[in-house]
Amino acid sequence: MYSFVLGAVFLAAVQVSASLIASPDPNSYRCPHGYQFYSGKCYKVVTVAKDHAAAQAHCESTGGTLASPNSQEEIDSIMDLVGQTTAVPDLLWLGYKDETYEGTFTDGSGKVLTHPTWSNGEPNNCCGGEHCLQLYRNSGLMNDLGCHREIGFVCSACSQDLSCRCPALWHEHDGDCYRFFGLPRSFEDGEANCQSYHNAHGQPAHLASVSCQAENDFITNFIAQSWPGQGLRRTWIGFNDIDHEGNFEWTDHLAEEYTNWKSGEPNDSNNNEDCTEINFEQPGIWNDLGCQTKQSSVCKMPVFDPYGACHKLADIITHLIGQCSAALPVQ
Ligand SMILES: [Ca+2]
Ligand SMILES: [Ca+2]
Ligand SMILES: [Ca+2]
Ligand SMILES: [Ca+2]
Repeated sequence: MYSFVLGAVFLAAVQVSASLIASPDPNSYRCPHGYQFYSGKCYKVVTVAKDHAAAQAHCESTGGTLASPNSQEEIDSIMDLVGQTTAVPDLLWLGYKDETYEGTFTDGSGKVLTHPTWSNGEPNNCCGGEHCLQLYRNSGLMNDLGCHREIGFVCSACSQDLSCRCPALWHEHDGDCYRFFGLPRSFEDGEANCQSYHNAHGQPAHLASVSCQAENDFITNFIAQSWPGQGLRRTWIGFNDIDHEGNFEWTDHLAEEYTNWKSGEPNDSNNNEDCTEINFEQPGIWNDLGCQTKQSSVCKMPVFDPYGACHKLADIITHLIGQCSAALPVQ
């Protein structure tokens, strides 16, 4: 009986919440302004010609990023929307570039293009170098093109429902969103940069915490993938003993016990090493070093989970009115 009541409360809470989220115009609640909801994502076809960097900046300023489709299905969605838009230029930017590692196309979140639809003979890195990925309006096929060219483009954004769990350019993995920043920063600046981002609940990012070996492996691979071909990238994570020497804590207050120190570390060398890097001499291995050192950083935030709020709502209702199924609207 009790579990039935709990189940009813939960279902009712989900329904109440769903009806709060729902709206007659799907675009108005799911997508940033100017984007169209299509096949689980938000897209915007921009017909004003810009170079690749300006196109990416435009997408980011409107709450998205250059679209980075990685399946025929996603290409088909974009082609459908292109077909519904007037005056679309023949050439359209997508988000992928291969400027860091020739021939490997990645988007701003580190996602690698694994299902390209290359036009015949492409990518040919023609004419002294072509490092940005362009879609043909008519065929849906891809070409590498010089990034300075001014052409149309396609932005995409997460929708503000279940499919929107990480902000644009953040990579979802196992309940968290991650982003790698290659710009060298001190530990403090790296943490401040992370905290300048937040999820749709308003929860800020922090330098990544690491709860277990699987997450350590993921972060190691994620860094390598974000900078393909650049060798081992020493990168800040959030572990530090700034407040109490020898007592390491995570900036996001994770309470797990997992560590992956190199043998002999942390050694607090010169009594001046209070911050932790990953990828010290070997992939995934940790070392403490001076917090002023400037290097890459990896940030992490919890995913946006609208049904998490429903779980909390169900808990609160259950707590407040006990056996409450009769008091809730039945739909
Ligand atoms: Ca190239
Ligand atoms: Ca080409
Ligand atoms: Ca220390
Ligand atoms: Ca050390």
